[in-house]
Amino acid sequence: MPTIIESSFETTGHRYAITVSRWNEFITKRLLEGALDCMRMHGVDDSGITVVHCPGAFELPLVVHKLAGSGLYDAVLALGAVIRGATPHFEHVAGQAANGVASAALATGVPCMFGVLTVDTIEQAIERAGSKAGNKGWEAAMAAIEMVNLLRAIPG
Ligand code: INI
Repeated sequence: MPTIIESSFETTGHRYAITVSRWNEFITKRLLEGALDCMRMHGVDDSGITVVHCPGAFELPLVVHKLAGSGLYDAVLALGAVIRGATPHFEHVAGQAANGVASAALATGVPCMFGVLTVDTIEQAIERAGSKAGNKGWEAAMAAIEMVNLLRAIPG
């Protein structure tokens, strides 16, 4: 029999930081609501949640890196929305955000979630921010809870 390591969705005493960008705020505020909903429904107390607002998705990695390196949080979420139709430099902003958040996780060992919508149209962003295609903020929060428990379950 192989050794199987699985996570759980336990949240007792967990502390989460959520950084959310102001660009496309009508979308990102819904991602934040989704993330907060998910955490509360899984038993995370508001006292264990810190929300940090930043300018745009391009700035998320630096904020995430500082939060993750602070030692104050079990996981960090990055929430944002980059919309191709409205962004001539879409690839740069979206790519920097994704690479930077991944780098912050690897550099600190703290789970850092990528809850950034990278879509072609505003309609697609709306669909993924709490309407027919779910809520990417909620998904990022679920992944954060799972990752905190998963890393604790891996020995060493
Ligand atoms: N930032 C976003 O989060 N989403 C966007 O769609 C966007 N557009 O369209 O340009 C955007 N740009 C701002 C960028 O993230 C930085 O804040 C800015 O370049 C300053 O560094």
